[in-house]
Amino acid sequence: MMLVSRLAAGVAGGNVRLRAAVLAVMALAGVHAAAGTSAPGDSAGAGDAAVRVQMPLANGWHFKQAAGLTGVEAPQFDDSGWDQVTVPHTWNRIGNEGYERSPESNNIQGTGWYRLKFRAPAAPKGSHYFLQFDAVSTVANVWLNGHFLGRHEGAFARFRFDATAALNPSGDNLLVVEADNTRPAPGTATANVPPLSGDFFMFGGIYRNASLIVTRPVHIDMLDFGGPGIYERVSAIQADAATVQITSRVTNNDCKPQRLRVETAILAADDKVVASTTSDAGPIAAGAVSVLQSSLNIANPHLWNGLSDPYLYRTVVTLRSAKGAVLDRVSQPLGLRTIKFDPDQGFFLNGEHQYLKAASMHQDRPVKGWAVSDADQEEDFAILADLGANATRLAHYQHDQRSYEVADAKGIIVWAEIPLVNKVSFDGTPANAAFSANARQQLLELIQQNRNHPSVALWSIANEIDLTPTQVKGPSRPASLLKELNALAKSQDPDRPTTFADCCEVEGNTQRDPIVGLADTVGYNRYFGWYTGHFADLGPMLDKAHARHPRTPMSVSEYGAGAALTQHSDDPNGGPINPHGRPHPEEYQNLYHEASWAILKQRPYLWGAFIWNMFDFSSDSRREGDLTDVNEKGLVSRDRKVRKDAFYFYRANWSSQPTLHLVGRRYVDRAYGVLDVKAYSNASQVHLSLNGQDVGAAACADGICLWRAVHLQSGSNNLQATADIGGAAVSDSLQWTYAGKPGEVHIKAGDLTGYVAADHQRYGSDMYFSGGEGKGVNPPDTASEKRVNVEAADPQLFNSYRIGTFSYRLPVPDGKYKVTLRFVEPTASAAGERVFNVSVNGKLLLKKLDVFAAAGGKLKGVEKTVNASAHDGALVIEFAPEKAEAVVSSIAVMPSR
Ligand code: GCB
Repeated sequence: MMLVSRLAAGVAGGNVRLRAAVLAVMALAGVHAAAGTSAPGDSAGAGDAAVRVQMPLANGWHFKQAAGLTGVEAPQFDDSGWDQVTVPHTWNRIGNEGYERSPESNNIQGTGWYRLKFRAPAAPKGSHYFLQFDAVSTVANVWLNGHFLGRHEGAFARFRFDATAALNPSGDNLLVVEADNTRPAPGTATANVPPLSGDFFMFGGIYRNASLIVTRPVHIDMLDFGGPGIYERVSAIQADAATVQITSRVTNNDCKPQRLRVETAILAADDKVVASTTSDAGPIAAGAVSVLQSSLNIANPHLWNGLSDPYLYRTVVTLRSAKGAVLDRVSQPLGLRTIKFDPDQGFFLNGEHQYLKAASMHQDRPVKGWAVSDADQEEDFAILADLGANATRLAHYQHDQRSYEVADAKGIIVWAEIPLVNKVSFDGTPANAAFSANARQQLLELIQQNRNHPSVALWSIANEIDLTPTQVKGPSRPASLLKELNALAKSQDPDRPTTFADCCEVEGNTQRDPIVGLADTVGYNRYFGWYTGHFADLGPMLDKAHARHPRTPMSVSEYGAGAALTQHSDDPNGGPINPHGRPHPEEYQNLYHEASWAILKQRPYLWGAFIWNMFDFSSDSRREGDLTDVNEKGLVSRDRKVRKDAFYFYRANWSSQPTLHLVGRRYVDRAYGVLDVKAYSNASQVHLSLNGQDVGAAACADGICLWRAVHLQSGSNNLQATADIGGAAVSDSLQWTYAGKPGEVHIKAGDLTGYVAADHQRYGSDMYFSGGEGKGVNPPDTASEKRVNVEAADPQLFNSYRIGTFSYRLPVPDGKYKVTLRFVEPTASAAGERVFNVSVNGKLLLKKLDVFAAAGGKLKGVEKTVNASAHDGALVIEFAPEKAEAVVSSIAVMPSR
């Protein structure tokens, strides 16, 4: 059915110009599985109760996780033995337990059934009923009173079904939902639903709110991809006026054509109407959706200006009957701002340059999984704001409405994205029709549900969509789908730039589609010094990419390193990190971020840098650091309780809040008695005292303040840092213990976290070295069947080493010492291939050492003890190669008696 009608234009309010017209009137396809948003943001606040009622469906659900059940949707099905649960709910439990997965864990992906008996609220005859789900993972089938209402595919968007025909307004109703989060594989229910894979656990269930919404038959559209039905477009902003176009979709579910009055108003933050317009609409045919547009001018506009002034107006659209009765009302946030992304100069908000200093966020928490509350989301943004970030990437999918609302209210710029992650097909070929259709649907849902949020600055259409060929060396053909999605985003919302996060751009590889340039902007996910290369590789890589794509505004959309709260390093430069395994000392994350931010902040062409990640998050492919099922690259622990040291590095650099944080507070029991003390602070200098004694002031550069070679006492040590920051006195303190004795030093060379030997002697991680490189006899990520063992009484004392031309400067009191050095030949296959000298304080003590020959072969431990004297408070041990490079595996220094 097609109907064209005109709206009479009218003006209400002196400064308001109205242009209202029916742009299109479309036939309403009855019940369909369009997605939706949750209603608080859509509703109108005071006085609306009579027009649109939202009843939460939170309590009283019966739940069973089971495959192969039949007849569950039938009202007579017996669910009396099922669990009683409340919604939001997930059956999965993952990443909560610690080093090993515990029996409480549930990572089973499959089918979960939910059944709920409810009564609808009293409502006038002829009311319309919608079931709203703020998200169900991953595929949902929904029945009401035995009638199938529809299926929704996609784990992250709001969706609604028209329940009017199936609902019993005056008696009991039975709602049944089948949720299926089966791990995608060819032939499964999720095979054509992005994401096909990803480094995050897909929790199953009705994990966001569910509700019943009752409207009048004539209402603002509920079935527009879950969107609010009214959409704003700020078409002009000048100092004295801004123009806002408002599109309202009005549905007539009455059996007769309807004439209406449509009132569109913009309210300031104090609820005063600053612009409004009223127009007559209709007749709108029975069963039709009419799309109306109005244009309103706001005098002296107050801009939404990010963190400094996140000023929000509200748009309120009210439908009235021809006689004046209110039929429906929807309210949406409105922010007036301009954004611009420039390939050479970065990001501009309202014409002012801002470097987007950001951290990405996933949505899970311990125990609750994805079933988080509004308060949880508010807490996440409070922590992000405390970091000093002005932006976030809500990765890797649409988040709950509350998150976008909080971003609006706090002035945080948002990168919003769909879960098109890693691949578009199982074999790397172009996406099939069903997969593409679902990706389009998820993009439309993301846009329709979130386009009124001024915080959202970008629509991201993919993440690392060319990753899989890197791992399995197959083709990668995402380009056609990316082009399609990019065009869809542009047509749906011409004002917002698009983007995606690239992992693996490789020039000249014909197996993979080149993709950078297929969206307006790009982000690079890069992990130099973690998965590949060295920290310093980041800068040249970015400069080359910028030169290669001079017209594409670019950001670093991910960079980060894991940090376990219970694993520590005396010097994180000491050995190789194992990115996919254990340990992940917290101090390495500090070093990674110090080095990376120094590179990123010097590149003004970047529009932003997005730390991966704000919080640790669940990923059941991970056994890393001190956890199982958790990606621990967060700056904050998954329970949000512990802010890691690196959090304060950024706070010192990004926030204007006085920040002073002594680094290493979780590494309490120290292996060495003489060490550098570090603080992160935005003070220009910080004073340190140790056990009440003044250590002196350190100047702080780039947020880092350092005291070299501080001597701990045996037993407990109290460190106290104080500073004056802009007139505010700030302080921080921590307690360390040191069980060693002056003059005793035990070092495990090439190792990041140290070792307690078979004889109970503790060895610290590699420290006090200069030159050389730390290595393991088994490089990180060596497959278990390929691991080699060292032959020795205590093999661990030999399984790592420092190699090259290097020296150690051990801080010990002057006097005589026994120095035990342990060696292993890691690679040479014959005597004579590696020969080096070892001298202590200038005295050659081991001449022409050939470890292979001394040990009797490769991978066999050998130990040498020499007598030496310390002068000027140090033993300097030098390793000088004669042939190939020198090596040492561990060093033990004891005063001679
Ligand atoms: C990435 C992915 C993200 C992962 C991250 C990591 O590039 O986009 O989903 O979690 O790397 O930690 O490896």
